[in-house]
Amino acid sequence: MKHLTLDTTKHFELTPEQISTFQNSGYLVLPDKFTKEEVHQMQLEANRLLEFLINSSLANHRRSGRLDIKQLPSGKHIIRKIQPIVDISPKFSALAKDERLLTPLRQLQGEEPALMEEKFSYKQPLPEPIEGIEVHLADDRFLLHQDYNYHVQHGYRPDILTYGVVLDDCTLESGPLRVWPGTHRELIPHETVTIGNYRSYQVPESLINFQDAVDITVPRGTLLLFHDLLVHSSSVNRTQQPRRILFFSYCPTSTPIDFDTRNSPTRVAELSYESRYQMLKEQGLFTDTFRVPVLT
Ligand SMILES: O=C(O)CCC(=O)C(=O)O
Repeated sequence: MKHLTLDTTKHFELTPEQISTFQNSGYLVLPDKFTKEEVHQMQLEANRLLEFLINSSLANHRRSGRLDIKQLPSGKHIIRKIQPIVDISPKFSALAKDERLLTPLRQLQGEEPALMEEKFSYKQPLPEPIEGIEVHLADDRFLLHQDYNYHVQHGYRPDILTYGVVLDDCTLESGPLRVWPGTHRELIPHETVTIGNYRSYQVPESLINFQDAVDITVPRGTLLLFHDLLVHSSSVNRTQQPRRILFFSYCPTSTPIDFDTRNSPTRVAELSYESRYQMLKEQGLFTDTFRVPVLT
């Protein structure tokens, strides 16, 4: 088995022009930051995590609190997101400490960054519905929002920066990240909306100029960097392939709350179910049935 070995010596510094672009636009696109082999190893780890969470859910007859899976109006299932991640993936935990990510953060935040959230958008359609766990009726889009709208509820400051590590080519058809440059200067009050059978928040469409939107269509291996207040969204993935972006968010270490405040309750709650799943497997009382389909 190959391991995700990251060359952490590949750190780079943002140029003064990149810093100025970030300050004006609230985001940066940093191409070619990961090699083909590194991206391939990350895709394999993404598959392993998905198999772990779906099989663990089936073993416990309960959807893992980390797993965001939706049923489309067509009846098909799609993996929207998993969150949090680093406590079940030493490989992605190592990636979160890669100097390619940390050096630019030190330049922008002026101090040592601390990981405060990780989430992994999959937008991965499944060939067969998963039977035996609760799946909400909705789709894989992400509504118009600012991440800080969620973070402020836990007491974080708005000086959080997020990376997106792009693991699949993002095309207009696959639901790329869509951003509104320059919207990172203030928090916009979000409204409550109901999608299928769950509630969420969004920036009211009347407060945004749709002509200003930029679709970030980029190849795998690209690194995105954006401000916690940047308004963004993504539409549904209309392809049959996943559109995976792994997000890591960092606050400065001077942030006066526990960095993991938002995600630690999920990590703690899931641990006992994940241990039970491993135990059932070891005792021969459960056999994995879900395998990630081989991509064409
Ligand atoms: O992956 C995407 O398209 C957007 C993800 C996102 O905005 C989020 O998880 O808050």
